[in-house]
Amino acid sequence: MTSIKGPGAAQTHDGSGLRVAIVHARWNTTIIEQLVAGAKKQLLAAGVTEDNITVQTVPGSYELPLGVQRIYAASQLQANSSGEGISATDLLSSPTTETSGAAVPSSPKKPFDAIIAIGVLIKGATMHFEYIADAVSHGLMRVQLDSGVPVIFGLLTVLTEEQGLERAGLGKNGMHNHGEDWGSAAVELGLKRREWA
Ligand code: DLZ
Repeated sequence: MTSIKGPGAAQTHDGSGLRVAIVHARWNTTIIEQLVAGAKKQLLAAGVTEDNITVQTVPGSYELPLGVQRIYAASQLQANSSGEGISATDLLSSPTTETSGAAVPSSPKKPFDAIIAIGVLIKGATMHFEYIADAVSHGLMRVQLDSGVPVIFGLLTVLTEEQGLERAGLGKNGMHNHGEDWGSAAVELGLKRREWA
């Protein structure tokens, strides 16, 4: 039997005018890298250009809400200034070994249309998982509603490593890479947000 789970039939959206950020945690890197690649693949497939995709990292999932909030604020500042004053990189400094993404470029650009927050929380022996999952979920929703920018919830909360690998398309059971769904959701919401403005 085919599953009824998922967002329904694939939709086509033209993301060519959109600017999207991916903010991801570095914990559980193997799974994270695959999820980020999946999200990016879908953004590019929808027409978002490489230079309109910014990838930024934070240490763990707990840092995602602040990372998303600050990268969005920085992009607004950039758009409102003519490249002078506080730069986005001042507001959100990145580690020396940044991933594929450059830090926010210094040239003035419009604010992000959508931001994808990606993290992988794997349950351990203590209550850590519950506290972080709850805080991050609420934090990301708060940033989204307070700022009005779509924040795509790319936080996997899994009980085992295997469950995480499966959802990144790396498992034995052939589950698809959920990062791809998040890339598509970012494009759809980025466009709809403009419609709803
Ligand atoms: C501390 C911690 C633990 C135990 N597990 C995870 C995890 O599975 N996934 C994740 O993204 N981050 C984890 N962290 C780190 C916290 O999110 C956070 O970075 C630290 O507590 C510092 O604030």
